[in-house]
Amino acid sequence: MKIKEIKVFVCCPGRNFVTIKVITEDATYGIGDATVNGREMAVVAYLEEHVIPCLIGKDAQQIEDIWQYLYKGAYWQNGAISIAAISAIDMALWDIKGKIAGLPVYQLLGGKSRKAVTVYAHVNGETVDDVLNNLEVAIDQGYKVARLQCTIPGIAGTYGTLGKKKNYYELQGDRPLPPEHGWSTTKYLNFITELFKQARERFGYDIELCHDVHSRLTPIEAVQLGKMLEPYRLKFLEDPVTYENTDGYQVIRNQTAMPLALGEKFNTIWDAKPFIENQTIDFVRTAATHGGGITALKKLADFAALYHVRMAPHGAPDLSPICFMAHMHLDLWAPNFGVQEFIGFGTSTLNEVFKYKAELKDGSIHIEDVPGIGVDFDEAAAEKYPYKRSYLPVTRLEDGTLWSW
Ligand code: GCO
Ligand code: MG
Repeated sequence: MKIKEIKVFVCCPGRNFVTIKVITEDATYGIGDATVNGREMAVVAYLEEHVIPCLIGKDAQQIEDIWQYLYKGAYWQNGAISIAAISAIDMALWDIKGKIAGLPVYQLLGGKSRKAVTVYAHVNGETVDDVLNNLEVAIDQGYKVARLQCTIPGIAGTYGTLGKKKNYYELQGDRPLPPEHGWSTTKYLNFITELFKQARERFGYDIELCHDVHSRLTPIEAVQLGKMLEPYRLKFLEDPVTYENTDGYQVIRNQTAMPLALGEKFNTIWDAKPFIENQTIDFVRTAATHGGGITALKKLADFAALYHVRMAPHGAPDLSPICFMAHMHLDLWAPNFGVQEFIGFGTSTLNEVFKYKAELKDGSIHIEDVPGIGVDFDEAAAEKYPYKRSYLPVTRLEDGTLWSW
């Protein structure tokens, strides 16, 4: 079944998404997510100039060979931009294969290992009370796992907690240049334990809790934080430290029993390998869009399983519903699935462009059995929401030093 055409779309139904559609000679099509937040147009150029011309006429059924062709064949194997392009093609080809077979993708992977996908809710606020009131709402809605983030007193623009409260998170369309956020590790470490202490006092230990540090600590500071939070038994502490220096995680691991999650920025299994085989993390957070698609995540899951590392795929709003649904299939299948990040089903604008059927019940997501990945992309609706240049924030310490974000 030959590939006849591959279309690329960039739209902004609330935030920017890069979507591809692979169409075969018999008019079967598959869709994929190629969004790299804040660098969208680089992926578009990479796809249009360097990927798509090579794929016309190739057999859409040869997913593995196409993956290897785009990865090894490019010579410049990895990097966020090229991997997002490969990931999107890969998702689209799995979508096509599912449609040809008349099966949902999880069946092609090996079938379901569980009834539904447990998700963690984003629970945020500008004060401890604010966060805890929101946690109460999440618990009432049936969530079993929640990620708590709170504005740090005295720091302007703490990640994930500010902005118009209804859209607290990465509001797009009004950021034509990167906004600057502040950071103070002292203020953070002086404050953050209180959030989890009060959460446990008010809600007990049945609700599982996570926290994202967004790579802002050094390893030894992460040890301090891990020890301070140990009594509150988190499911995981995410990204305490940037991942470039793998030895940093050994420092953390050796000194605290805090479970660790890492990997939303991993592009390949090779990025994950040292953390997994040294058993310095407990959850790997790689996304289908940023880690090589379904083909690569299946390999990653199997490799991680050997070391008791579980899958907890990235589920931020900059991953489109196509990536979200690709994760649903992987999460249903993976024997070592842990938990899925979930930010809700999105706005009516988003759902006008991306159509899929999934339902949240008792803190887990159930999907409908339809062939392929189970998402459709409305080209006409997408045209109503053109791309808007938009950046992620940058972070500076109080003295102006640029810091990890
Ligand atoms: C998360 C992530 C996101 C990222 C964002 C970058 O855990 O959900 O850290 O908030 O910052 O996806 O584009
Ligand atoms: Mg994160």
